[in-house]
Amino acid sequence: MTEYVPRETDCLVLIDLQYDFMPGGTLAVADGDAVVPVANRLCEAFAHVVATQDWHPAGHSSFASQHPGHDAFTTVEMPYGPQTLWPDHCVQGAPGAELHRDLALDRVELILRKGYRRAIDSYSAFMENDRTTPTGLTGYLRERGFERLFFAGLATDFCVAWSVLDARKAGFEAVILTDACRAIDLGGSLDAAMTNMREAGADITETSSVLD
Ligand code: VGL
Ligand code: ZN
Repeated sequence: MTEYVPRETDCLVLIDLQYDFMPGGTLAVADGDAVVPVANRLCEAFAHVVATQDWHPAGHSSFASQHPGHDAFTTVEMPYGPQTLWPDHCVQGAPGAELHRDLALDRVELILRKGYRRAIDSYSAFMENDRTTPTGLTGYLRERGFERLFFAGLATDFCVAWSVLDARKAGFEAVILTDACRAIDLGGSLDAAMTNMREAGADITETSSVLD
């Protein structure tokens, strides 16, 4: 297993550690809260940390509630392509959109909100689901001189994987710490995400490659 010694040009990217993705949330990821203490340990190991926050307006187009006759966890065709429908989640200002209170936010240098356009979902921290609208994170991380990005959070097979793939496209080294992530795993999405990340040149490893 590759051992990483954190550098000044590394950044830890924490994805969507919000109540709606935790057990009891509207889009609960099994065991999602187990990631929070791991993320906190990672925050201490890295000099720089950023976090994302899924942040949808009420009535967001990714919500199954906006598509009569269509159930959550099915796919519809949007102007930009296929889109999975989700239960209402991470509505701007709602308690479910808050980052977990136990997350050590003190060292987080940027909280990037995404998914705020009603008509476009955004799994990736870098690029919305139309695959053309940037969030601005690439420019931010490049301007700060980061070279390697380490990913943790929720969910492995959606927002983490899409972020890892876009990080590679933007030319960053990308490391996913799988024990600091949990998956939704919808119709083989976890296997597909792992294959895609591997083929994109991401390093798929565990926190033990960074932490003692
Ligand atoms: C996510 C589905 C919808 C995620 C966000 O954080 O992985 N998944 N919105
Ligand atoms: Zn969402």
